[in-house]
Amino acid sequence: MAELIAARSTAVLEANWRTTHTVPAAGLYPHQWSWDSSFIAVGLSRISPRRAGQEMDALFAGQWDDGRLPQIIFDPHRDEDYAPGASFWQSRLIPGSPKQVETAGLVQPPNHAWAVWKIHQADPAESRRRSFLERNYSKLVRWHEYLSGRRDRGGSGLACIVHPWESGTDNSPLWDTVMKRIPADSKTELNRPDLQHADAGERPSQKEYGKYFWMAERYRDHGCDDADADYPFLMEDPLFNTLLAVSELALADIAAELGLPGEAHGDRAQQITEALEALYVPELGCYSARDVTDGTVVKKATINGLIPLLLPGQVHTDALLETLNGPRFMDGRALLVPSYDATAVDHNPALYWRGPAWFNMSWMVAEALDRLGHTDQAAFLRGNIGRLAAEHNFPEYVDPWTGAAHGTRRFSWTAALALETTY
Ligand code: 9WN
Repeated sequence: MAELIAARSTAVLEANWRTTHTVPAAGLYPHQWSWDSSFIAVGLSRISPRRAGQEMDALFAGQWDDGRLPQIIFDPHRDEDYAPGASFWQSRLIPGSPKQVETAGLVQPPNHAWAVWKIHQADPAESRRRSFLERNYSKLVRWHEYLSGRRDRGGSGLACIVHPWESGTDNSPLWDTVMKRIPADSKTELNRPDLQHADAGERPSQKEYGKYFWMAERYRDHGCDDADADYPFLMEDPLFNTLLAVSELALADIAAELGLPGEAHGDRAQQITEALEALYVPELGCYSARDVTDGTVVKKATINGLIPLLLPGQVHTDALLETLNGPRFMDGRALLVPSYDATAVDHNPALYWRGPAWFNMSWMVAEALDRLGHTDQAAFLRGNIGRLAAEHNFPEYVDPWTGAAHGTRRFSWTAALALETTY
């Protein structure tokens, strides 16, 4: 079974490779996406550390002067095939943007230092031969400085996201309340090439897209400078900030390997972990998101709120595990972790980030369970990741209860993480 999964995963990754990087999916997502590339590179590192390094290099080529790693690096030949694309962002006109490539102005969750450290660990000799860590350390430091500096819009020590796309969990119920106050009348005409590749019932709605475009326009027209005082979407997300803390810990490991002082990274991870406490909701037994514009914490249980299980020294481990295994999530019958509370009336196991199980999330939960010594449950999730991925042609997401496939197929991070589970 493991050989079959590895062979099929490798074929998907090979087919989705485009000279310098891997596209998330050939039709639906024809450019390079930021956090996808980290997951993809972790999988690639098992079969080709060199290619994993190229994947990260291509991503860092899109870094802005302020340190941000953009959500998307556009393939100039595919502008018609995804919206909003390079012609919407016109990034070269924005001060501080890279001039060799065109990118989005937004970002995605910071799993990059974590990935870089994992890629190094997969083959330290190869990594040293190519100075992989030396090459990337200062870029990662600048990326984190951007998030901890300009993005700490609430002054709480947590980084804010400024758009649902930045969460990686685009139409998560966590954003519903704030989305109500976002206008839907963007100046740009709504263009939905995504609907040529995916069922409309499995994608965000037209109304949500109007709001997504409105926010992207406003952020772009303010020069992507994070200084727009009345900007309406400023959210502290537990998933995003957990990955920042986990990546700070990876930077501490990278610094140690390079013989550099790394205590500041450990301190920073600790500060983020402590600041996250303000996002813990005892009655749900998990973390949630905070709206920085009015200080309210959203009362919804989503997969984002379980990812802090990855934090060492997590004080709510028992409660988080109880929530994971209780009726809101696994309920003794799920094959992979649902993205949204199964007891919620609007849980929909086929709709994007509003119920289905995503492979990257279950993979991160399995990582946390392994670290906590719950190796049987980790093995259960890892086994289902490999099996469901290979059985259903590497779907973007699945029904957590039946395993039925949804979204696009031959999705790269599904393939990469299925490959990773075979090692
Ligand atoms: C917007 C590429 C990306 C993932 C996100 C996922 C989806 C894009 C979209 O696809 O978002 O970035 O068009 O819906 O939600 O996590 O990075 O795979």
